[in-house]
Amino acid sequence: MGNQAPILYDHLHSRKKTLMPAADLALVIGRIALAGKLIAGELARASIVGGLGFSGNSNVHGEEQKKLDDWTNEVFLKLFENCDPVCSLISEEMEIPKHYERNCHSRDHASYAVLVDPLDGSSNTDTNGSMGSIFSIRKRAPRHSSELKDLLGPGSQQVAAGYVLYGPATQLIYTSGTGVDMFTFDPLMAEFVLWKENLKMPPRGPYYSCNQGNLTKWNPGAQNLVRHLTSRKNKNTSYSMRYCGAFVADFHRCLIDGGIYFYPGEIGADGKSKGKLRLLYECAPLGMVAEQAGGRASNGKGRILEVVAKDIHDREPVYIGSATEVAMAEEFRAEG
Ligand code: AFP
Repeated sequence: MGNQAPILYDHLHSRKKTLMPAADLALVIGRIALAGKLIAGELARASIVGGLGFSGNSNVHGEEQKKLDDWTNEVFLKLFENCDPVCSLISEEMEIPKHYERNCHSRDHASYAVLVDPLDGSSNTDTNGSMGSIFSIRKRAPRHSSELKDLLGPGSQQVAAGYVLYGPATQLIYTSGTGVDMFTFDPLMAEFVLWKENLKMPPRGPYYSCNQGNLTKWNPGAQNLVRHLTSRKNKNTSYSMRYCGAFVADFHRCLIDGGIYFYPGEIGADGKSKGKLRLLYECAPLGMVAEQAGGRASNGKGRILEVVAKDIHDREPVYIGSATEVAMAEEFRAEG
């Protein structure tokens, strides 16, 4: 079998200087990896077991939920029931977080909260497009109550973050403050195997990803950014557009090939600009991965990892990817 790359479990246990103690990291990311395996298996067969389509329910954002939104959310709920020391689960699909009282050690040692988008890009379920599960891990404050104030702090307080990508291959990408590592699921071994360690995002890239159909809803700065990216004045303004409807997959392309994904704020009837993507379980976790890989993540005005949330389901405009393109986006945003 030749020299076998390490599997996730061994790699996690060997980690040093991470923001989470290696044993806790292995436990919690190990559970997320298990969720990833179960979800990948269900996505592969959903069409032949009636798993596609809408469930008839709506989530806290008023969005119609897919059956797989509910199913994947249940997977995370079940898997963290007996995962001491995780005492809180926050999910895009749940208005109220789940608190696992018995896993709560607010008096003696660390407890964690896991914040997830169980199935990012679920609009792709019925068209067999790429999707993902995005996760953020935060340490709960000592003596925290069931209130969530201690989880609304800036994304720089995350102790680990990442995602599982469901594409032709299933991959798990995470960071705990010491670089970004990537694993590929090997169906023969039923294990996530290390593929790339300490991954670096290219400082600039050839792609931009946005829902350009919303252009007229955006602030002038974002509109001018698109005009610049498509101006083809020279090789630095000759970008190709890629957009697959799943933030996690469009971000992954930036991580590997470079480029930028952005979802600007949309100007509402009240004249105010409002983002679509959720800060705590979409923007902040991918922001941590981007920065740990040498990229950047901004809300157009500054680091997304410095934004403090008012509510667990807050939304934020996001510009994320290679440092060159995100800096460019901020310049255009500063103009208006
Ligand atoms: P869902 O997870 O509800 O499909 O939302 C996907 C998402 O949050 C992000 O993954 C996509 O990039 C973006 O929204 C797609 O939004 P538009 O359909 O407005 O382009």
